[in-house]
Amino acid sequence: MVNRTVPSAEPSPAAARPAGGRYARLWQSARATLDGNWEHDHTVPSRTLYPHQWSWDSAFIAIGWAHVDPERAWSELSSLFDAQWRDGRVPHIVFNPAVPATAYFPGPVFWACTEVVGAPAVATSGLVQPPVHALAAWHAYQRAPAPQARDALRRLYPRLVAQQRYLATRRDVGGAGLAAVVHPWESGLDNSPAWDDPLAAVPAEESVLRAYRRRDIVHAAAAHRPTDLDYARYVAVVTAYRAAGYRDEGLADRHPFLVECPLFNAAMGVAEHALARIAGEVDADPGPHRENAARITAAVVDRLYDPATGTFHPRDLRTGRLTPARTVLGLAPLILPDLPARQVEAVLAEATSARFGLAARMDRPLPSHDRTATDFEPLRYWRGPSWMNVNWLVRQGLLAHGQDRLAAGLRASMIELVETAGCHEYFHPETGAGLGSAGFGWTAALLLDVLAD
Ligand code: 9WN
Repeated sequence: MVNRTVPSAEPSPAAARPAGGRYARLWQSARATLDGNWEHDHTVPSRTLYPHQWSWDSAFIAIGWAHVDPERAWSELSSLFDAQWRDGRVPHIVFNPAVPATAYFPGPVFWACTEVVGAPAVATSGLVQPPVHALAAWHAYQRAPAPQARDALRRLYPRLVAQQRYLATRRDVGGAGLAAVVHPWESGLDNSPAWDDPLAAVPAEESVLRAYRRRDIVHAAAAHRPTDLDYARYVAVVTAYRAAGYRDEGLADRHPFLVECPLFNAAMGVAEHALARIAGEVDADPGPHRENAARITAAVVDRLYDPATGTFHPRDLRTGRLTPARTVLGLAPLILPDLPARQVEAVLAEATSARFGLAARMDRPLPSHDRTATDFEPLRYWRGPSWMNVNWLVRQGLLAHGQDRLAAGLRASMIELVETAGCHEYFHPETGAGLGSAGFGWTAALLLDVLAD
């Protein structure tokens, strides 16, 4: 098995960039997108839809900055971790006080986090997102390993460790060594069919939305976004968590949405591998990180792999059952470099099936949901469209397991998609048309990364 998810090879200098050649214009336009979204110490995902800082966006975006302006990569990560809560959680949104409170729903007033003990002075949300930050920090360092980068890594390391500790302890609601997400927004794949069953059990009425104004459908087509009923449930789940002061004690007895997600937990496992590498650079002990990684990988296999479907599924802690949809979340554990051969083979079979269409030559990148499912929706957000970040993660997994031909096919399809449609937020999985916001941060950043690879 070849492990390149968290590479140990000599880093390539940041100067080695495709400044000329076939992709020069594409490279420049991705860079211009990042420049356009840069906001004093971080990058907004989108100037229209998402005018604040988002957690896992910043991680992916830092990887892109490392290729063109490494200082910004470290600023991106350190500004996010400046908003880390005392308990170690890294908030999924950090609000920019200079942006009007009504520019995004739900805004800082709705979250009311500055009133919570242990929250930072700056307004944030109370949720988290997949912990891809240690992986991103390691990738950024590999791309541009200057002494200043090592200093930034040294400062970040204890914060990354605290982030992992929060997830591994306070969020281990199921008691099996995995973290539970308490809201679909925490998964990053907000309206994935994976959440349909657990979300349907959350009591909510569309009418609650009359009290609020959705801003997303001012900037994007309503048919491409989650529905009003989805939003009513999102609001209900936040309201429950907020009412408990965003505390995690006793979640199992009171919280309406508790799920162990394969992507989230695979990210938590690969973060430990990345932390082991980072520890080696900052004079810390990599041993405990390796042990944590092995434990998390074993728990992901034990709790979330279904031999009957041959793929991974989220586990709903309210019912104890795996959720039935076969979504791209099920492929994410491939990023774990020590995933056992049996599960690697199963995930590859799932990924190369008609459901996802992975191949050494493929027209389009992976969709977010099973193309053959009756509820596959090619236009609606995480219910079918292709997204660059998830494709980037799966590609890392393919490289980690020596699947170079499949990784090359995926890479070519990702580049062609953005070359044709531009740096959109997501893409029609069949026509390749750009959907959601134009000028989207992680699309630009991860394009730079795959171009440079
Ligand atoms: C809610 C910023 C974020 C991404 C998420 C994506 C979307 C927010 C929204 O945008 O979520 O967090 O308002 O829809 O689903 O993955 O981080 O790009």
